[in-house]
Amino acid sequence: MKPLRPLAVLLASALLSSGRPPNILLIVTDDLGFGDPGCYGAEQIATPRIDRLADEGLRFTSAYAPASTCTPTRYSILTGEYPWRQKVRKNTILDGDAPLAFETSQPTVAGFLKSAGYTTGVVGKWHLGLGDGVRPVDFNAEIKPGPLEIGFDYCHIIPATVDRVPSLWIENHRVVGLDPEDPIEVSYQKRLGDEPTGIERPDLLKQKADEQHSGIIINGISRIGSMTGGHAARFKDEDLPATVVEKSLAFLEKHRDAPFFLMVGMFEPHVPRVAAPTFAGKSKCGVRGDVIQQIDWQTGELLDALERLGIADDTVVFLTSDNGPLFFDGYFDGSERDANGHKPAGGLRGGKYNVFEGGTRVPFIARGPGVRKGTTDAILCLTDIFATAAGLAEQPKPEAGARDSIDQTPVLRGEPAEPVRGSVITQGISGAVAIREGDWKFIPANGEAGAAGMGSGANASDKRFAAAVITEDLLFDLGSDRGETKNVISEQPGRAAALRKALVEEGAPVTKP
Ligand code: NG6
Ligand code: CA
Repeated sequence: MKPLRPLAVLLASALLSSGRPPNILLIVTDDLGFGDPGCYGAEQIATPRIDRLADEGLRFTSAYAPASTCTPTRYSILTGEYPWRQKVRKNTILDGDAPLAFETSQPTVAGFLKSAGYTTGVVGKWHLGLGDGVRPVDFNAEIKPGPLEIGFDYCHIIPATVDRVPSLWIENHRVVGLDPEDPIEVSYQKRLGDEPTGIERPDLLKQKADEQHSGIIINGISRIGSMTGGHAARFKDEDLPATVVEKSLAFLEKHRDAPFFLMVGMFEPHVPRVAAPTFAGKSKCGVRGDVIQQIDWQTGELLDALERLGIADDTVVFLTSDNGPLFFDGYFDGSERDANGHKPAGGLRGGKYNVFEGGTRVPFIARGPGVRKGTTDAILCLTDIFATAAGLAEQPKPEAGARDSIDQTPVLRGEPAEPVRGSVITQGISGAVAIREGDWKFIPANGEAGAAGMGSGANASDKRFAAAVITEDLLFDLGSDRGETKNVISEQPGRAAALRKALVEEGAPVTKP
């Protein structure tokens, strides 16, 4: 990696143009669909703060998560590379005891900005593994490598998903509220301790769950996996949004005077959907809508804090989602029954886990110094956050790494005559990939290729996995058929062949010729 310009030079050059290199606040929600915020068409869910953010900034209509699940997308956000380039554990949804998904030597946007003089932090959902993988992670000791070893100065995180053990927070290298008298143990293989599971005591549950999500009961919710100990450290689902806000605000206050990068991983509307009392029953479409309104509240708290601290004009805010939506993901929470006409994917085909537009096309809003107001249909991939952050900091992106990252600042600032990104490659849980180039979308038949080595998110009996398997080559014209209803491959075989070639040349896992 080329040495970065020293901070003094960076500050001087940025001062000339814009006063100071902008802070970057990156909000990544979990499973928020293309049609979920009001500014993307939702009528049953009130998201006034997100809508205002869009009014004050730039709303993308063709932004893509590179994968339709969490871990691979988050890996890509941080590294600027497509998930299938990962050497090990490609495309895996990680469990709560999985090792760190990165080599600590790998360039990440956090480490990059840190070398450029930024203070870097991550609050909320992590889901990128912890520990070296040589020994199982010990939650009673120093937990590393983790965020602090790949470029963050501070972290306050939940290891995986809220539906997976361990149900606790980690700050920097330690479990918050750890009690040495009540040691923590975690397993996804065997039952630990004697606390009841969802199968044994359904009467204790706030929501019933499928078998996979019927492990240990914590706070009336059965989880994937088993754990013992750490009783004082266990979170209550209802408290999660307040903790996200509290820890994010503390970071903002502490670092208001110098450039910072803060990534906030909000937990909603991923399962289990348990609204905090202030939000329960407030939307017009059940608990899924309620927890999306919680996202709006958290966003508003962060934006208000920027105003209060006098740094709103110095901070570029990005708000997006790690993958598309779905109603049922393990808990019988009534989301589909209560939908009341709401369409989480905004009428796009498919959703989380698959490679159709609903799985990967996500809301993306940018606001801040130099960001124009309006709407753009420019293609953006979340891998671009790395190079765009470099662009905002007026630093060249590193020569090694961030290979799939394109600086989108020309799109943020104006309307470039030529697209800065011509195409994007996306991937579903089955390993199936797709490419969109201009308005054309090609999905090669992939079958179950790529499924090998995947985590508990995929097994052949899982209906969601089956739905993500692509059995025939598909070509859609998104310009006239945004819902991917009409396969035009027989009319345009040459175009499909060219797109297949583009996938192969990039090294994407296209296995069936
Ligand atoms: C899957 C879980 C699902 C969810 C997902 C991760 C099963 C059958 N399903 O493995 O409930 O937790 O992983 O979602 O276990 S993600 O948005 O973090 O990728
Ligand atoms: Ca997700």
